Amino acid sequence: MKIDILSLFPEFFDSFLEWSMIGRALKDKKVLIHNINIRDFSKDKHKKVDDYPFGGGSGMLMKPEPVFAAIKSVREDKSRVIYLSPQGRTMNQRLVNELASEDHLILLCGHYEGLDNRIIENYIDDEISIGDFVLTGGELPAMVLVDSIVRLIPGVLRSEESYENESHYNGLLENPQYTRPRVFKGHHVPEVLLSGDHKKIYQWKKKESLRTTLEKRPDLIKTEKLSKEERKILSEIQIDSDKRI
Ligand code: 4FM
Repeated sequence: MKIDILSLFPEFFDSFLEWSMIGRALKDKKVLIHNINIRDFSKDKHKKVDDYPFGGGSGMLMKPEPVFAAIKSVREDKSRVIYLSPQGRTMNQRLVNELASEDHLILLCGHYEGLDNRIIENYIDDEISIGDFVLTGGELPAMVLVDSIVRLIPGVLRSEESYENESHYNGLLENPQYTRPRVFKGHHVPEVLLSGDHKKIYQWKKKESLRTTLEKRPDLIKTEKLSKEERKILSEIQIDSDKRI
């Protein structure tokens, strides 16, 4: 996998790219990441990259020429060009999984009040948002995207850090977890986890995963996507909570 990041602030990524997991993946050549400064593609004698919007309005826009030239300098047939912006479709684990199987991503970080719309219409494959809030630039969102993708590349996570049980892998949240001590300030670890009964433990984890999702993120539960077993457990949870009222 190759990732080119186009930004007006390429230095922003320095410590992130050195940082443990991403740094290790880069060193092991599991992923190739290049930082490209859009300003280097300005033909202007003052290296200007922004301008006033036609029709008026507040703030400045990123000019199309340097952005186009920066994209052109890295674009190949198989590239997927992504613009990070609050107007994009919201990122989730499903999208991350999909992007992780691409050969080449080009991430364009927006700034000022936005980008000349002709770039978005004609040279961008996907407009992606990391959430419904506004940042000062697309650099942090690009890092969020890179981090979530790179950890899925085979060999980047240590073998014991599997993602089969983690939150969002199967569309549900992970069950609560506990480590030593067995009693912490009078609070006990659930007895079943100490029982050594693997079948009971499996069933407990399944039930608590569904319960956690129902309590914290009910919007994630799509009944039609649950297995027969999961639907049965879900109805047990609902009976349990009726009993408590
Ligand atoms: C803000 C880019 C305004 C362009 C930004 C404009 C963002 C987000 C974000 C900064 N990017 N998800 N949320 N970018 O706020 O991806 Cl016009």
